[in-house]
Amino acid sequence: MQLEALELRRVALPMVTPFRTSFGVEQERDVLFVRAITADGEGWGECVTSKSPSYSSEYTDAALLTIRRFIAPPLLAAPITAIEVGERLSSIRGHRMSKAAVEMAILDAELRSTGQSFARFLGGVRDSVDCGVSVGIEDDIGRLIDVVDRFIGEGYKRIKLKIEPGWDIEPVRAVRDKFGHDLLLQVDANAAYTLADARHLSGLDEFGLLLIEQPLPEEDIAGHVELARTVKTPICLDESITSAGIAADAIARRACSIINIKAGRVGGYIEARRIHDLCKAHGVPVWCGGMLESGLGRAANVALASLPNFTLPGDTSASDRYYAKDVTEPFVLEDGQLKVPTGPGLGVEPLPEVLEEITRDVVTIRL
Ligand code: NPG
Repeated sequence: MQLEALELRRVALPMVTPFRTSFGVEQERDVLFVRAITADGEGWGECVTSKSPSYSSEYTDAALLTIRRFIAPPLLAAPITAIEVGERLSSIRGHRMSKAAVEMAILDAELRSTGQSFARFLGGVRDSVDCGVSVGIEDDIGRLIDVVDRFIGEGYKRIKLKIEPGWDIEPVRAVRDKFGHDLLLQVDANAAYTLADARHLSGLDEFGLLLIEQPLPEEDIAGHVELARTVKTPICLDESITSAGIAADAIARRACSIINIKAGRVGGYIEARRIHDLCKAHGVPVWCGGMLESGLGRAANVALASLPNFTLPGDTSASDRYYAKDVTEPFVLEDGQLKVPTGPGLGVEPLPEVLEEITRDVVTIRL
């Protein structure tokens, strides 16, 4: 396929409520959509960077610049297929979220032109996927209980609580006391602890959590190995896992027994599938992470979550968890599940009037 142009569309998506984690508060997503324009049609990608480099070193201003200066030129220079994108960009270090967004747009264009869905291409085996929801850090425990109660009422199959030093054991205890031990419950620290907190974190063991996600800094694989020997709760890695190679290393060293897969974090859906296959071969369960995606990214995530080794509910929440008005037709929860789109490519498209309303800037890159 020959790309004619890559359009970078920066949009502002207001969120229904602020989302607070150990690394900051999001109130409005500052998102870059990528449109791959080809003679055979177009495709959409979504870049999962945030406004600031707080979850990872990438951020939206930098993604825009990186795609313009370094990623677009080699992709426009000669015909390309989605599975060749990683190799064509291999001399550019890092910038995985930017690469992933462009690969997603090219893959969508390719699949739309051949009539195949994302799920089919990736190897999905389910028509719908179990959904969990990620609950931000609240001002007090009373509010937390109200929020969790509402999500359970909406049908979410698993609750993930964001934790940080000072907001960990007590909120987890309160949720367990209120909702009982059958509730699938896990916590996410977003790298907010150090190995010196190992004893404190083992205080979570009594609550029967599914997992504790990314307790230590992303580079600290050795620390997670040590921590996994101390705490009984299974360790799941998110930020640390940036490629299939790192996943293989973390599994071999027993740094984790579960992995959260986010396509943006690992450079795209094709690398995400590699990690899925590797984990499956090693008997390591995976689940699909979320990065507050609009309906475009959500469609691709739901397709990914339909692969066989995604055996835990993902952060694949309904559109209304985050957005009053999604950019696509909204994803709606049905019995705690989202349907996997079956149409060509992503199977969803931006609604032109919403896209227009939220667009702040458009840049078109041609050869
Ligand atoms: O449901 O899309 C979602 C969000 C799930 O908690 C979630 N995402 O650390 O995993 C995370 C967190 C996140 C949000 C990360 C925004 C980066 C940016």
